[in-house]
Amino acid sequence: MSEFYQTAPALGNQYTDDPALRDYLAWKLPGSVLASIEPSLTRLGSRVMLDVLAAGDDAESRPPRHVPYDAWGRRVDRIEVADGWRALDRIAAEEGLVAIGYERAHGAWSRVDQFARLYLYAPSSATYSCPLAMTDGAARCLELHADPALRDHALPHLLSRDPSQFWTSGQWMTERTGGSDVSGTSTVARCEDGTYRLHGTKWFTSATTAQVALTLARPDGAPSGSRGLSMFYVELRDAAGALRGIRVLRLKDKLGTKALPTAELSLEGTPARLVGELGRGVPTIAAMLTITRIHNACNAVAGMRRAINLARAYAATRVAFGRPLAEHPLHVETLAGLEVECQGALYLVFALIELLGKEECGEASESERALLRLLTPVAKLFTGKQAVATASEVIESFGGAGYVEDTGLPRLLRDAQVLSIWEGTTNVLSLDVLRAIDRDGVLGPALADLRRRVPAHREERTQILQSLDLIERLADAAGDPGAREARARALAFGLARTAIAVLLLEHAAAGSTRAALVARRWCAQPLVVTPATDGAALLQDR
Ligand code: MFK
Repeated sequence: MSEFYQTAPALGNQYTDDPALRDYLAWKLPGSVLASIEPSLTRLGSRVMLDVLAAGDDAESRPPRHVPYDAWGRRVDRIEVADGWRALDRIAAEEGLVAIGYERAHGAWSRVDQFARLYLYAPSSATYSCPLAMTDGAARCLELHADPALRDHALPHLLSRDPSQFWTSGQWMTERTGGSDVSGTSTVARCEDGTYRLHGTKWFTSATTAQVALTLARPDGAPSGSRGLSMFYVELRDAAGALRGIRVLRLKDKLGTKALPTAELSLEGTPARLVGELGRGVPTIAAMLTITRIHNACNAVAGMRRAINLARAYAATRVAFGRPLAEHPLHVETLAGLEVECQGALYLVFALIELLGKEECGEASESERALLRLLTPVAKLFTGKQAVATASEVIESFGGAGYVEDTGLPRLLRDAQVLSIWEGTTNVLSLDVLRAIDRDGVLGPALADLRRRVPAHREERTQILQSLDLIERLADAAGDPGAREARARALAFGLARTAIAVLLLEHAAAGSTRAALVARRWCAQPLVVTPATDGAALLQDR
């Protein structure tokens, strides 16, 4: 009888064991900023494998439960969550995971500081990263668009480091008619006694335990379509903790993100405050979407990093055919491919975060603002797909163990799958790239910036410049708009791969041997791939 038992993969400090992140931060951050934040990153890198991970595991093992009625038949609509879920909220506040971005202790670099911490926290957090993303998005949206009274009332809570004062925010956009196309939003806002009250149904409301939410509704008399929508701020509960004109219809039974309460809500006279101009709901809430999309991309890379760390730890101890997996050339090659994808994504996402910090501090140039607008949907859509592919490959690298629930590995794939869906699907974001090019005119300044940054004297230079030319041709609005739209994914993916190549080469030129190695491999594949045939013709067979 076999006495063999496989040792589980064990992970160490998630900051000190991440040379790619450390190299990147050492390259970008001024020495004084790095010296100031590194002790916290090292401490957090350890903490996320201790109490954060324990809280996340507890939250996963005891998913939220909707309790519609109390023992005496009163409608209460309580959502019961695990202690771990509450602990994740407390830790997030204590660690300043939203606050740091707004305290701006390191000026424009504060966003890099904040997101480096979120990157460490997210993979242990049972998707508590989602409420934090929306809280950050709401904070930015209110900072930009709320009247002073609302700003002074809400922002101190959203940005608090005191767990007893900290509030999280939801973002309610999706209705039964759609989450991508919100023009059919049927929630109405009626002005009753000087207060707006919302009536309608929200079909996907994540983090329903949040204290506040930003949502879209159509004021009475407003026109149909998205231009009739306005944005509203809602506080979910009264001082006694009762929901204010909100009924929880049910919790969603989702593929993953099981610890995260996502509900269908009926709004039945919910008091709300208008934020921004009437009829400008979509552009107003876009400020929130920009932030949540950047979070999404950061969480995608963080999830890839954690999954690869698990695969590498397993490869070091798992023996097959007489030697550890880590000594099998084909296995090593497979893991190296995952590393290259993950490290490339890290560059794109942190470059975007740097741009966000600059823009918020008024330090971004015209071309940097253009890059921020263009690369936000690009990074979100690209990393969402990468995260799913990486999780799948990592699961496979564990063989049968990867397919078994109690290893915790299948969750990697289930949780990754949402990243390409919420906050805009791959196609909706590809179309947002076209919107950014057509309405905001960002392509010219963005491409000029990228071209200028391609280092001279590198063998990959010609390939990158040719890829940028091809991107320009794909984006060209002359010709058939349908054909251009059909190529929008190719354009977005090409932009992602080419921007990453530029960033890696820049770091290589600054002396990083790691970046040079990754860049060589990154550029060994075409950076822009255009569809070879007309897809519509292909589908005309029935
Ligand atoms: C772990 C991470 C967790 C993350 C949080 C999870 C939260 C989960 C909850 C959800 O998933 S909520 C559902 C998410 N839904 C979306 O993300 C919406 C997806 N759909 C889109 O993004 C559509 O493109 C959009 C609704 C914006 C289309 O709306 P319209 O009104 O048909 O677009 P239109 O007419 O092109 O633009 C209207 C205005 O908005 C224009 O401004 P102007 O009126 O001034 O010209 C646009 O320029 C502006 N706009 C649109 N998208 C923008 C933008 N501005 C800046 N950035 C953008 N991305």
